[in-house]
Amino acid sequence: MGKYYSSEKNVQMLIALMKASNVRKVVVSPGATNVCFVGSIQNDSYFTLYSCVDERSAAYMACGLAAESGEPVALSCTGATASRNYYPALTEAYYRGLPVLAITSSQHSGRIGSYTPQVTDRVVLPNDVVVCSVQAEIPVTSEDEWAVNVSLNRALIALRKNGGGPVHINLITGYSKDFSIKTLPSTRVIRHIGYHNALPKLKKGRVGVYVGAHEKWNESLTSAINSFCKAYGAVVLCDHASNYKGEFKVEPSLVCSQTQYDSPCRTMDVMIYIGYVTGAQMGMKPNEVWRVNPDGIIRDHMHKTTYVFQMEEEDFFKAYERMGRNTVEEGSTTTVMLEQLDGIEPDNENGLSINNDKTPTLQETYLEQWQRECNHIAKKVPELPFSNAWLAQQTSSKLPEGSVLHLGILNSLRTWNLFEIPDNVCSYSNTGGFGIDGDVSSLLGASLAHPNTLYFGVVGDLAFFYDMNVLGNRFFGKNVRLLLVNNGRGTEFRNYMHLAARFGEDADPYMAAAGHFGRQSRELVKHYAQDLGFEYMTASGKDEYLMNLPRFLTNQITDKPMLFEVFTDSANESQVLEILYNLEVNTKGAAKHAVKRIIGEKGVTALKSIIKR
Ligand SMILES: Cc1ncc(C[n+]2csc(CCOP(=O)(O)OP(=O)(O)O)c2C)c(N)n1
Ligand SMILES: [Mg+2]
Repeated sequence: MGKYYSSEKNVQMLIALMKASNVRKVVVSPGATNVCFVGSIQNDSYFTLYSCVDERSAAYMACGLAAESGEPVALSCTGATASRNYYPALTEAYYRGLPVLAITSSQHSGRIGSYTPQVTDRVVLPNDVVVCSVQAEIPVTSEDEWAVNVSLNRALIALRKNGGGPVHINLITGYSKDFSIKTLPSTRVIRHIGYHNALPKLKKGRVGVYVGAHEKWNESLTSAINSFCKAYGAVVLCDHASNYKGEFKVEPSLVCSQTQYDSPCRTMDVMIYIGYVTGAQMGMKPNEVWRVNPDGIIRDHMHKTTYVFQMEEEDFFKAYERMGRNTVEEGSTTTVMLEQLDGIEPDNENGLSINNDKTPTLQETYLEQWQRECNHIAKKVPELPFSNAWLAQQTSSKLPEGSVLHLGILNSLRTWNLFEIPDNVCSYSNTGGFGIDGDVSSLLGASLAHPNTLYFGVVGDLAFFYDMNVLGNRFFGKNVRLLLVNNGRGTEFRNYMHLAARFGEDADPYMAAAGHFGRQSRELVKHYAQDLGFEYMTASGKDEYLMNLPRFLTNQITDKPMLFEVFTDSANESQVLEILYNLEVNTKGAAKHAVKRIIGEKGVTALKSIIKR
């Protein structure tokens, strides 16, 4: 029998990450549940092991050793009551900021509460024993593996972050008897960078700053990011809720929504992610993601995070701009792009030769590439059938200067993101929780902050009726204008690309919740709104809409808030999206689309993992 690492993947990943994080001292207490872990480290010369039967004492030993050596010290114990005895010393470590890593081994979490011998619940801990506690299951799927990787990275970072402190990892075991693994897997290390750490070098290459939902920008942040973009040839990738208005802005929603066109611009070396949850799924393909946020927390929805910078955005961009000025020589933006283009074959596949507007040149910057793509595809948008998208097409660019736009979840946000809004209009959406329950209330709340600014909202009927009581709130001001797109259901679930769309009309009764709220009654909202003191307008077709639009968009604050109810048809809504998502085709995009249609998303994921192997 080999005496190498356990075949349990979570054990291997933990050991690899402990090594990457310089955690080498481990105080071990005896037991069966931690055999896979202990058996794996005791023959690895990187680790120094100490033994102590009494877990209470072991944990105090770790405190003393951590304080004296200045290094993190790990603990390992088995099931039963073993881990309970860590509490006194972990409490001590908590109030002294000592980096003690308590690794408590445990059986399958599903056995908790079933009288399975030796299984205790370690999911909830007292507030003041650790600064971070994670469960590390044995991964089965690649998503499990990603989740374990993120949890372990979070735990190891927490040992030193914000002054450091004790951390808990509950390591699940299946008692594998296989200790034959000679090499640890390469598991991603996520580094935490605070103000006191040296900044890693940002190599030359394609750099995109992706801005999730973001509060209004001040001038100094905009100028810091602009200087950064100049130094690195970077672009700022936005949707409406990003609110960046500078010269490096790219709004790629339309390009990235193309189902048969795989834009080569989406590939980049480093994506710097700032802001909060994005409502735009753009399918970017970064090699690495660097997250910058004062919270310093790993938020890894793209599965590519390699660094988390716990700092203000402005400090990050200023620091890197200074580094870039020193290391990126004059004209290097061109050099970077030349390197990029060198690797691209001159055919339709890469999307470079499909452009009729402007022939791509080798000097083209990343920003110019994006702009060419965006302009090219935007020009292909035809006059659309009457729908939410048509409303956006007719309205978004005409929003009055300095006004604010609130977009409902999900369909309205997604649709309006396909059309540009003026640079002096800020936009928000409830992408924190993606609820349809408070779109109108949030709009009202926002409008209270600046009574002399116009606040526009676009919401669907389900979102409207959910939150309709707020229209009666006596604080509702005349600076609010609501566009209600009433299609009689959650048309989201009737859109052709939605999972529910395969049910056709059968999606209506329960998934799309059709048939409620007066079934697109022409009177219901009208009376309600008028009785509450709103100016009410309505349209069921293009001419009617365009006739009312100037009034709805008047840049004067009128004597009443406005409600513009537009009745659209669910079939049109879907058809329009199909048009908008199929404006452009390239070989790679069409092939991917065809494969997806035949084998489905699941099949594509399975295929990718086979190809990777
Ligand atoms: C509180 C809450 N419940 C359920 C959902 C799921 N959901 C997402 S979009 C949507 C339909 C919204 O319909 P509507 O407001 O009419 O917009 P449409 O899709 O028709 O444009 C629902 C129910 C949610 N996001 N929030
Ligand atoms: Mg609706």
